[in-house]
Amino acid sequence: MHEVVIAGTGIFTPPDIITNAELVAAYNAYAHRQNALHGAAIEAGEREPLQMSSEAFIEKASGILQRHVVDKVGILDPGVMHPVLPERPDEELSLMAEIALKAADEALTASGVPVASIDAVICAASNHERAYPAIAIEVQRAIGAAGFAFDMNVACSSATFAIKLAADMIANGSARAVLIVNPEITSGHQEWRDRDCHFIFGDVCTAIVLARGEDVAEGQGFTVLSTRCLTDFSNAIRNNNGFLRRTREGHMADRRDMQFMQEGRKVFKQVVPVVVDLILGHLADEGIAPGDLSRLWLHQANKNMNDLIGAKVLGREPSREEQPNVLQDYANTSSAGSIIAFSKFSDDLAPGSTGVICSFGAGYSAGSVVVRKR
Ligand code: CO8
Repeated sequence: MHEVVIAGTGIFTPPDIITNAELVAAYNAYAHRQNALHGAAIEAGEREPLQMSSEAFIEKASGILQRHVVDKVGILDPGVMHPVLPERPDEELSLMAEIALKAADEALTASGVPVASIDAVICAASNHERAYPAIAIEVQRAIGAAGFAFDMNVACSSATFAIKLAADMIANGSARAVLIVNPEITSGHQEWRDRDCHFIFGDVCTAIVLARGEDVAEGQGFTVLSTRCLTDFSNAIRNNNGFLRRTREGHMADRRDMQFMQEGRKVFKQVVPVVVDLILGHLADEGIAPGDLSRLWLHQANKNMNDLIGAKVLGREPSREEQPNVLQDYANTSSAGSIIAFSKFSDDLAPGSTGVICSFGAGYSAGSVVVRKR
């Protein structure tokens, strides 16, 4: 078996930023318009008025202060309330591939791994721009890699599940190096017209290069000690949009369930114990005491959730350095969140330090990757 190393990572951050203040102003303008439009029905008690959103609620409930998006103009227009992106001809690079290449460039440079050694490209994200051909194959061609490529989707756990696949392939010799990209254009399937969730998501792309230990410079990167994945079916986070939509009467209409839906409080309560058990069980099987962990790079959905998971795993409140959050700047970027945290907050660790990258989300799904600084 080969040693598997995370040799480099990259992040592409879209330049557009939406602050909570801008988001709330746009949503409230939309809600006022809707309430005026349906004034008679509301007056007659046939329809509930839309409630206003608030910055104070968003910050307290989630810890999110702003998010990056690929297009803020459409999202903030109360008459539109979604990103507006020009359609591209088939000959042009798709948007997901375009942002994937930007993150991939950074990860490949950081890794020092030549493209000639990349035997597989995985595009792991919570939604894909089209059904086929795979975005990963487009990226594979654009970087000039041989081998094979495929798309996969395990919602917020897409990146950790992809690391598991890549690590297994490299360990058993079926690939020398693997490029993973996580282009998360969550703004395209976020429901910006629902105050319960309009603040949750942001766009980004992360990339990860994994390679054999012997092909990575000594002292560079993190050895993947072990990976663990878990799934347990739940309807509490759901998006019903799919290829059978047009086959069903009335399903092409503007329907709320064709965007992101969740029972947030239920998710919070049910997922926290699952994640704590996953991490503690994984560490126990590896013979690692939680107290020996130098860092937890958790999925970035909610600050309160992360505080609770960190405290239960470590048996005490983690410091900000031990458990870095990026959600205040990026919001929930689905599968990319824990990878942004890992990418930005891992260089300072001393050789031999151990940490856990952990994701969790729709499915339910959760993934845990135990790594050690080389
Ligand atoms: N402004 C003001 N008030 C609000 C707002 C708002 N924007 N939103 C809700 N409220 C109100 C509610 O109506 C409620 O009022 P009342 O008490 O009168 O009923 C009150 O505030 C409390 O609401 P909640 O109970 O919903 O508030 P919570 O404290 O539970 O916080 C959270 C809501 C932040 C959503 C929280 O429950 C949470 O973070 N839960 C975990 C969610 C999570 O981690 N989900 C994972 C989803 S990500 C994933 O799996 C990837 C999916 C694929 C990507 C999709 C991309 C689009």
